[in-house]
Amino acid sequence: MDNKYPFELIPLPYAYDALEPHISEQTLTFHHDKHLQTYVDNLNKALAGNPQLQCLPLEYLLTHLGEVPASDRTAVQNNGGGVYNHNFYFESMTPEETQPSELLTELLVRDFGSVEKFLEEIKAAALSVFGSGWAWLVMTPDKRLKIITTPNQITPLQDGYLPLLNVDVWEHAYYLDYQNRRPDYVTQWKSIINWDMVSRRLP
Ligand code: MN3
Repeated sequence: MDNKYPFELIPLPYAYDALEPHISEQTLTFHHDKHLQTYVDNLNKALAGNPQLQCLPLEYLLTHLGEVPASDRTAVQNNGGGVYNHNFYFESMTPEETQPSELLTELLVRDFGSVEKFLEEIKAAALSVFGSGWAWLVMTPDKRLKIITTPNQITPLQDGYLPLLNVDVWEHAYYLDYQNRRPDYVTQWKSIINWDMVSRRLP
C-alpha cells in the first residue's frame, strides 16, 4: 500500500456479496463505496494545498505527521488512517478457506498458546474497544506478536508496530447486519480471516 496523492479507491479484492452470510453485500457496499470513499476524498482535500507532501507514500505520512502543517495534521491523521486501516481490513478477509502458514502458526503458539487462544484474545480485545476503533495483531520491534487496540483511525504504524491483521469495530462495520451485537460480528469475522494475507505480512 505505497500509494500516493491523488489517492484512489482501491477495489475490493472480492465481490460485494462474497462474504455473505458473515458480512452482507449491503454492509460491504456502504462500507467500501461510501465510508472508505469519503476518507479517500478527504485525504486528497487535505493534501491538495500541500504539494510538498504529494509525493509521499501513505505510510510515510502517517509516521511523520510532524511534517504536515498543523492546520492539516488532524485531517491527514484521521483520513489517512481511515484509508490505511480500511484497505488493510478489506484485504484481510476472504471467502476462501485459508490457514495460517507454518511460521505464523509457530509464532501464534509461542506468543498466545494456540491459534484458538489467539482468536479468543483478539475477540476480547475487539469487544473491549469503547466507542469506535480497531483491534489488531501486530509484530513488535523485538519480533513478538501482540494484540493491541487503536481508537478512531489511529494506526499501529505510529507506535512502531508492524500490522498483521485488523478488525474494524466501528458500528458502521456491523450495524446493518448485527445491530448492537458486536460479539456476533467478531465471531463471524474470525471465520473469514485471510490467513494467507496475514502470513505474507510476516517479515
Ligand atoms: Mn470502517
